[in-house]
Amino acid sequence: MVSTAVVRGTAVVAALVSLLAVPAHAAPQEPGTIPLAARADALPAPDVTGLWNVLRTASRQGAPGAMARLDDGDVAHWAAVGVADRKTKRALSNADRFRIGSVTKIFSAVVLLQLADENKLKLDTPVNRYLPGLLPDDRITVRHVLSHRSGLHDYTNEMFARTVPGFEAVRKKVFTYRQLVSRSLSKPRTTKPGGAYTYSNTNFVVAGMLIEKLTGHSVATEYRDRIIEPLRLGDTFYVHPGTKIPGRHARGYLTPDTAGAALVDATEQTVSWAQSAGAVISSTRDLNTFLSALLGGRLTSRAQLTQMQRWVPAGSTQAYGLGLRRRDLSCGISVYGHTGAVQGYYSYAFASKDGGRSLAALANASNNGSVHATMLSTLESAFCGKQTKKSRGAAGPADPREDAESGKASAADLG
Ligand code: REY
Repeated sequence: MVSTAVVRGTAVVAALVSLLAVPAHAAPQEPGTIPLAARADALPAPDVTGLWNVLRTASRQGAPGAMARLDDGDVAHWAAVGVADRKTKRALSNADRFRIGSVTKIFSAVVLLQLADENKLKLDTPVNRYLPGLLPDDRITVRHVLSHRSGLHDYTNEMFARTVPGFEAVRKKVFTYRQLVSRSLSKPRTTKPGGAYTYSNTNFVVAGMLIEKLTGHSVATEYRDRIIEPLRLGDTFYVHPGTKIPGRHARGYLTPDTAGAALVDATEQTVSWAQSAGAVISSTRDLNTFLSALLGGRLTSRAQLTQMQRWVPAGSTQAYGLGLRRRDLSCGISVYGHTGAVQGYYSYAFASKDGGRSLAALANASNNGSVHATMLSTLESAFCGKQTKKSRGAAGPADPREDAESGKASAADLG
């Protein structure tokens, strides 16, 4: 049986539909700041029951567990269904840590934009100026890389063409960044420098190399010193090449390509195939803190945040900035963040324009297109509330990497 828990404040509530909200912060507003609750009021009221129903649907579609946390001004709501661990049957909880996949790309972009603030990096300078000879075209700039317009092929396409064998082949592997880049360069480039948006993990491997080159430190050190510690993200880690998730966490379950085959426990892996493109570990609370700090202008200068939100088209309901995605919801409201897919984990982290409302969600399943499409509709419940236009469906395409516009999701995934 799927266990269900709706949690509010510090008390676990057994009732299934009793969704109440509590103040998330007891501290008074500082003089001169806009009350958080008043900012969030500009959005439709969230549909918290709808949000919880979305999680139940994901669980019916095969996710062992699903959870979400919504921070709305000074009020927090959270809910979880199903299990964190299929063996022990422990219920999933928003206290569980998980792999956030490509939400990591926002972390990498923030570090680089801070370096731009410090005049150590220029967005329109060629990557090869900082990393001589790395890329085959001197015209590819830092901005092209961070907006997926470099044309660098995504090496994960071949790596995970066969889902379970592909994963098992890299589960314990430790790659250098250069090895990953050379896999990409063994294939033709997809666009000219500055051409159309084409999502590729290779871009954020290059981002990691830039961070290390410009700071002289590992990305682990830079994430920690610039983001994790200043924001006190106590559930956020970069353990590469370690394979374990520290402390209490959700186990991740990968769905094989063969229908009916048993789920694969993918929890332990190096994620070396992704590193600065996808290897951070976090929690729903930390992701909301991170996104609301970023959109609230507390991580970069306003000028760099504006650069981050210079949008290029990325499908009919989406656009991409610098490591940041904009999703246009059915009610006309846009949200800003990223999705992530690493084996066993689908994650979602988005916030409103000013960061006043944020939503982080997880299903501890992957390679399951219906679960992904369902989980995307947590955004509709959270930001459109009851104004969601059901006829339009979930917000946009159902490819976990958000590039389904180019037809990469398999028919089975979209089933
Ligand atoms: C990797 C494959 C997806 C995931 C990827 N993730 O590029 C980056 C991201 C970090 O955007 C795997 N799917 C799954 C397959 C499909 O293997 N054949 O769903 O776990 O988050």
